[in-house]
This record gives sequence, structure tokens and C-alpha cells, in this order.
Amino acid sequence: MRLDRKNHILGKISNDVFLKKYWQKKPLLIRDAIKNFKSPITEKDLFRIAQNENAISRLIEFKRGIWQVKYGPFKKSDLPKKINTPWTILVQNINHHLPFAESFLNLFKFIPYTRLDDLMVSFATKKGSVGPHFDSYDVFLFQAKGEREWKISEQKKFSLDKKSAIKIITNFKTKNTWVLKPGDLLYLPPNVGHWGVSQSDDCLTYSIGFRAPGTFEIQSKFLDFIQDNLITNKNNLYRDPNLNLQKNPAEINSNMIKKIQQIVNQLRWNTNSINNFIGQLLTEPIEGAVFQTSKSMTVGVFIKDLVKKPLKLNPKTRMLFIKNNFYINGELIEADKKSIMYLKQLANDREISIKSALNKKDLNALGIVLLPLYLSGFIDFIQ
Ligand SMILES: [Mn+2]
Repeated sequence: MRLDRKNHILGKISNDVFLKKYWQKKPLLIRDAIKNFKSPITEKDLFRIAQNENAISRLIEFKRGIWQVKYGPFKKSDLPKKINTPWTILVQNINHHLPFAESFLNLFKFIPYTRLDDLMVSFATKKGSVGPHFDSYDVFLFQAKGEREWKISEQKKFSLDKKSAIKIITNFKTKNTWVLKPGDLLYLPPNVGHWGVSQSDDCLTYSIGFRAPGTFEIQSKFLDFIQDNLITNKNNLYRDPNLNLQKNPAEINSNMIKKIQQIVNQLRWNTNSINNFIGQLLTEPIEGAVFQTSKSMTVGVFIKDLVKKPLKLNPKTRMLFIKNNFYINGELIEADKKSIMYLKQLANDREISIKSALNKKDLNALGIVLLPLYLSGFIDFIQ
């Protein structure tokens, strides 16, 4: 199964119409989003990745009337036998582990990378389900193998099961029921109740997940950013050579209040610092992301490879830009004018070939920008 980068995934709906009419607004079902789809990702891949220490996975079973959840990493023996109760295993960030999953995510590039999060894949045996629930984020649900019935609700108010370890709606009212076959795609905006139940013993569903920073998160991280970037001299202490005798020693005098107000008002930020904050915030890698660093090398040696082999971003790398400022995994990169075009291409396409007729000086400048990223494991050569 090969995917074309230019594959259109929304059937008869254009990307533009999707954004205007459906995105964050209402559900959309697309039959045969990919015709004759055969999942290159198998349940075996999932079980293998779920054993990995860095993988994020969950096993969900409905047993004796209670929804139960176990968190990975799992051993092979942790997985229930098929003939037991219906069960579901969900593994996140599959795009960090399998190149096909990464190329599948590319089909959703009509949503900016700042919002696109990961590809989660779930496997369920017949009747396997994670129950009726709603999510805070947008999601595309792509049926990759087997069949899954989806019930969708239109209700705004939900009651939740207090006994359950996972979020379960107890007053779910079905508005639509659809059975998704391989190649079918369902888009759901945040807070739409949904209930998927596997209809086969080989049900694989890909969930294209999105991210959205919270207002509190933005504000509290901005305060951290301001603190990290303070340039105030730590040895500056409060001084009061004109201290007057005061009647009430417990009273905070007006001079002190005025001076502290002035100090607080010295905290300043401008568009530039806010932009840097935004770039760093949105390129922060996921928690626990580890990058393999390389041994130091000279720019000369690096450039020899650079003109021969294409470069790609590590699947865990987040790279974005604002005008000519580039941010990669939470760091700001200083780039010279000639390198900007290449960095934009690397950020957009997540890979780049430098075979062009760059002169020696410009090639060297680009090498100086890229080498530290290579040594940090943020980018790698395609062998
Ligand atoms: Mn969901």
C-alpha cells in the first residue's frame, strides 16, 4: 500500500469546503476515502510497539459490568486471548514508530502542523469498544481493517459513569449509526458523543489526533518563559537611603509600594518575544521524547553528506516557523538569508534534498545551521 502525498482524503469535499463547513463544527462521514485500502500496519505491529518502554498504550476491557483500563508497556502475556471478553488495545504516536504511519499523517496536511498531533491505532476483537464517550479534541477515525459500527450523538449534556476508570456517557442518545469498512473515514469535532463497537475479530482503526493548547497552559507557560528570559541583575536589592521614621512599624510605607510597583512594571515583552514564546511552545516535543545524539563532526564532513543524501526530520521532531524565524523542538534557530528557503522546505515537507547549485559559501552557511540539529538527533539523513 503506497500513499501519494497529494492523495485527497476527503472524497468529493474539497479541503477548503471542509474547513469552512465541518472543521470544529459538525461530523462528516466519507465512504471510500481511500479505495481498496489494505492496512500495512498490523495488530502484530501494535503488540510489538506496546511492549516498547517509550510507547503510550492502553488496554480496555468491559468485564463484569465495569469498564477496566490497564496502561502499557505490556508484555505479550498481558494481552487477553481472543476467545476471552471483547477487548481493545490503543497505541499512540504510531507515526513515531512506523514510516507508513508518518506518511499517512501527511494526508491530513490541510490542517496546519500546529494542530496536527499524532496517529493512534487501535485494535479490537469482535464487540470490543472503549464505550460511549466524547473527546476534547477533533479526530478523524479511519477504518483500516475489519469493520466498526459508530454511533454518533447530537446531545450537548452528558452524564458520566462515576464508577468507571474511563470516561463513559450513561445517557447516550444515538442520532446516527454507521458501519465503517476499510477505507472509510469519519471526522468528529470536539465534544461530539461517539460509540464505536468492533464488528469483527480484526478491527483496526486509525485515529488522527489533534492538539490545541489550553488558555491556562498558554498563560502559565508564558509566565515561565518571561521568568526564563529575565535579564534583571540578581544582585540588585531594594534600597531606601531616604527612609523616614514611621508611626506604625507594621505599615508598608508608600515609598516602598511605589518602588515595587515600578519594578513590576519593568517587566516588558513585545511582539518579538511573544512570537518566540509561541514558536517554542508549539514545537515542544511530546513528553518523554528521546533523541539520539551523534558524535561531533566538522561542517566540512557534514557538507559532503549533505550534497549526497536527502535529509528528513526525525518523526518526533516538531519544526515550525514565523516569518524568517525557525523553531525546532522548542529551540529558536538563527538562519542566514540564503538558508531560509531550505529551512522552510524542510519544515513544510519534513524532508529536503540539497543537490542544487548552492555555491560553496552558501552551502557552508546552511551546513552551519543544520549540523547542530543533526548532532542533536532532530534531523537525519535518508540512507
Ligand atoms: Mn474517542
